[in-house]
Amino acid sequence: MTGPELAEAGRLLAAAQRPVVFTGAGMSAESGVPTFRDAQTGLWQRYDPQELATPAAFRADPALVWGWYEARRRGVRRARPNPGHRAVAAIAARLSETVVITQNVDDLHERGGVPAPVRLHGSLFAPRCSACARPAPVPPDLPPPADPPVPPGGPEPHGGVESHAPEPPDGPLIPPACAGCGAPVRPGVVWFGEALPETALSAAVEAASACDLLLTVGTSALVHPAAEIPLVAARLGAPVVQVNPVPTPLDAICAVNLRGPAGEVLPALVR
Ligand code: BJW
Ligand code: ZN
Repeated sequence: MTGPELAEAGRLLAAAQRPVVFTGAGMSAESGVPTFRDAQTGLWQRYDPQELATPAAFRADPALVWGWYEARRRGVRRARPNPGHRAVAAIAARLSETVVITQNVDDLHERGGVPAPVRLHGSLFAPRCSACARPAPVPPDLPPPADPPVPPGGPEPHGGVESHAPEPPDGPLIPPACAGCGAPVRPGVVWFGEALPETALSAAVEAASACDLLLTVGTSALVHPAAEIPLVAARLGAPVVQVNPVPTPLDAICAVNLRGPAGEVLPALVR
């Protein structure tokens, strides 16, 4: 990322009246929540999405899938919003017309100060019945692991890179039964082959169609239909600014590509 690129992105943001912020897993990477496709650390490097993130996988082995998602939910519980989440909240606080659209299933935008992001891929905190869709309670957390000793000089400053990856043995865990019909409760996320929640997708398309700047942060833009949201904005003439350490298929449509981590670039952008 160069000074002129940051300055140009800052000008576009300052001129925007109806910005959209579109986020993916890279947004939470510096909070220690693993992405899906990063080399080395991405979840899909270690786990097969066909065995864990499809309706067929849940039907075949509900305990395997439920246990994996519960481990991820525990990891997210221990993670904290990073300076990037706070910078997104600062943009939204400055302009009430801002719409934050996320593909993430963690709750770090909310805890970082954006009360109601548009959630395209659901949430780890919204389990529901796999048969009748009745919402189910979020299971109580297991006792947290013992805290590491506080280093001399006090605890780490808030928001650094921390590791909260689900630690095996995350193990199979039998899902609770629906209080209404007794069928297994499933994670409230969107798996491959499933439709995105209609209200969220419509809200995202509408916001992208009406926006005068779209800031895309930390997504590989490989998963559809979510990846089309920045394209909608660009097609209708809104500048698209991208924050990502590496190139993505969106590079070509972006007015500015800011290569760097969200937790560093976004605070510099909103300064
Ligand atoms: C940083 C960083 C830092 C790192 N700072 N950046 C068109 C073409 C081809 C295929 C399809 C198509 N349309 C549909 C499909 C099929 C499929 C699909 O897209 N497949 C492709 C992968 C090939 N899509 C679907 O199946 C969707 N459903 C659907 O289309 O239904 C049709 C239908 C209609 C009507 C009735 C019935 C059906 C559903 C997709 C659901 C995706 N679900 C997941 C899992 C959610 C649950 C869970 O968490 O387990 O969602 S998959 C996973 O990918 C997750 C994410 O939200 C999603 C996107 O990933 P994201 O956020 O981009 O993460 P990464 O890891 O890919 O990228 C991270 C980026 O961050 C990288 O670029 C890094 O460089 C960067 N980064 N550190 C800034 N510090
Ligand atoms: Zn039910």
